[in-house]
Amino acid sequence: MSDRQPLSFIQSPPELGNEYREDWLLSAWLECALPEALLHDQLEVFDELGRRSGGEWYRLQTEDRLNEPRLEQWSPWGERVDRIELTPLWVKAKSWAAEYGLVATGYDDSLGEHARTIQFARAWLFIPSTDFYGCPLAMTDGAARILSDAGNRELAERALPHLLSRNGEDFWTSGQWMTETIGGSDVSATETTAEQDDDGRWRLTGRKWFTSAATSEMALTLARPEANPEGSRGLALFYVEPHDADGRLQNIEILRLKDKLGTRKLPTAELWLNGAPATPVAGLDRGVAAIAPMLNLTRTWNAVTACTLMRRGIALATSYAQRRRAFGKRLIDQPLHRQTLSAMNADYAAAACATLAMVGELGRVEHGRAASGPDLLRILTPMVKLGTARDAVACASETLECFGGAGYVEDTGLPQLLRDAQVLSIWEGTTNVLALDLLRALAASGIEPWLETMRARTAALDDERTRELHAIASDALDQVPGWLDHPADALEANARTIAMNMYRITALVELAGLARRSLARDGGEQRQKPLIAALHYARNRFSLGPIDTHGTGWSLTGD
Ligand code: MFK
Repeated sequence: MSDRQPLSFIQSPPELGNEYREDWLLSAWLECALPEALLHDQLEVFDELGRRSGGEWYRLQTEDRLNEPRLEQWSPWGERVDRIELTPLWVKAKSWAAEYGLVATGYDDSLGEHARTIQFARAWLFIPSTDFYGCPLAMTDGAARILSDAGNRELAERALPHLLSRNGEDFWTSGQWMTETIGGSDVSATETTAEQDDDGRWRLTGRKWFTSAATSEMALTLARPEANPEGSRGLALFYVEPHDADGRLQNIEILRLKDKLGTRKLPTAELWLNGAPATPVAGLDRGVAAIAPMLNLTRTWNAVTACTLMRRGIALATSYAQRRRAFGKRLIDQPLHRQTLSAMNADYAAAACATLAMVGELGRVEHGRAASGPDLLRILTPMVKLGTARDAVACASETLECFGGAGYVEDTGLPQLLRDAQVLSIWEGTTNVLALDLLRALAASGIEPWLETMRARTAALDDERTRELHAIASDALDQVPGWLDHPADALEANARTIAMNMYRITALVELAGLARRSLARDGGEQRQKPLIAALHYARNRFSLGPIDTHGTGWSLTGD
């Protein structure tokens, strides 16, 4: 018999509900963005995804917490096999992803310019309960885009039916093998070489240092054909099928799985290509430009993932606040804790609106219905990616704090949120690399496509209740041209501040726009939420960083 006293108190854990119905922001956006009949057609799927995301999938993810992918390099009899065993949830996630058309929906022409909004609304519900399976889907989406547009009929006919399949058995995912030891950000320094063998087959040799989702059935990668010059123009984009028909790796060794801070279910591998057979996708040069559509799409998925992790943290913290009592009251009834949750909600709403606006623009660009051609999207993509990534890390940190000590304890599953979120501001371009990419985009098209769009959307805030939002957004927009009027080195030193400021303005304007559209519709309390979130964001969360025109901060580092 134990002489311990029975415990008088056991805290009930947070619970999730139907993650579609409970996500007031996502449903408000979809109600305003999609034609009524189209939304009606999609509701059953959204509802089912919301139920599974907050129920069965979340439970499986929690049960799977300690599983990680394993690399088996040798058979018991000494044969080099290099097999990766995935976690049980990952095995199932592939079929779910295919069945819900998480890639295919984006290419469903019957949905017109709304295809991307519907695709990413589905992904929104899937991603946070499936252990970063969104990563291979992002790369698959990028590969599908490239192969749809590259004009390489043979490759398109071979791979696209698989990449766009809605059947788990046929569905392929694609890898994106870019990062090398010499260049993660500066990909132009890629060392992998491409040579033609006696049969005219291209073969790749080199080390790929970080290859996410290394179990994919195909990959797009960069290599330098023999005799090509240095730099990114001397690189070419290649298509690789890592396995032969018997499932054996074709002149590829998996050197190890990366021991990462987070995204640990994701089998990120270091590969040695030892004459791996490959096919050029689109000529034998300009590889970085050729792979850029994939980068832009994975950056879109990154932003969507950032929002969904914010939403997941808020859902868990809100549920906990409804159950947890301290100082005689539930946390949810305590003014300071309510304020904290409101700030998280406002940040989420703003990030989500910036992201969904970008997704809507992507759909318009792909269907030839964007007012400024591809220019606005080109500006939005790096900006929204970098801003949402940083907001997601902050929100994950705040989520853990909402749980006190429990948020710091592994078997609650909460620390994983913070570790996972941290990848979002690193992969697919760090904050600084993306800020420089934004400058590259602005240099090509000027600021007008973005500035004019933001001004027009601000001008449309003509409801009495959005007057304050109109004033704050207009004031911010008036400052923008001055930020760009600097010599190149000053501009570069301020690129991050400019990018974050532009992201914050985009988020405010898009959330305010949602508030106006929601108010214009009939309805009750739910319709007020975007306005409340927009006012909270504008008054308490919206701040613009100062542009350092004196160079005072540029020399505080060691040389
Ligand atoms: C769930 C979330 C999903 C996430 C899935 C992630 C899984 C995969 C994990 C990874 O693979 S992480 C590694 C990802 N790596 C990067 O994101 C690379 C980061 N570095 C950059 O983005 C650099 O800016 C870049 C490598 C593109 C710089 O390359 P360069 O060659 O030094 O730059 P340059 O000369 O300015 O650009 C070359 C060409 O590409 C130019 O076109 P032209 O040849 O026609 O002049 C550029 O305009 C074009 N370009 C570059 N970035 C572009 C682009 N075009 C369109 N969009 C862009 N973003």
